[in-house]
Amino acid sequence: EEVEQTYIMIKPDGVQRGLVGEIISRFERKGFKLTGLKLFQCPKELAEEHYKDLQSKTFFPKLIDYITSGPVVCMGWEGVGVVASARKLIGATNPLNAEPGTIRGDLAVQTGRNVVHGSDSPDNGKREIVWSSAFELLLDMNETYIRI
Ligand code: YYY
Ligand code: MG
Repeated sequence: EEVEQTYIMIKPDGVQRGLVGEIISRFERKGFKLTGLKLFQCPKELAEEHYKDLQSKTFFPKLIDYITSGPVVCMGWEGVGVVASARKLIGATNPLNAEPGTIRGDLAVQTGRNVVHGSDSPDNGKREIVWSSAFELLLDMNETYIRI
């Protein structure tokens, strides 16, 4: 088991519904370490970069409209096995299939309004932390912030 970094993003519906504290609490209570956090209005180009693997999907334009529709909370979380563990805490993509006790299982109904994103691999964790920080903050491997 390795120490990993994952990118967790509270989507615009999560922010608008006042679920920021609730979602952050779940990762804190689990025992992971918060390494970065900001409220951010995601520009279209960065949303498209974030979801580039889904470019060919029919829902892609709606997904980009949704992610850019209001502020998101961008976070870096660190810990042993955090990438897979965070995905378990978040639950299935379709909230109707997400187990009770997971974030989506407890707090969401629609796939297109599923309140939170979590990286699906350690490599994507690193990539997504970099894009989300690109305009303001760079998280370096010594866990300090450098303003750029
Ligand atoms: O990683 P995760 O968020 O659980 O699902 P992905 O398959 O990566 O899809 C990203 C995002 O796209 C999903 O959270 C909602 C949206 N989406 C959708 O609107 N409709 C689908 N049929 C599948 C995904
Ligand atoms: Mg995904």
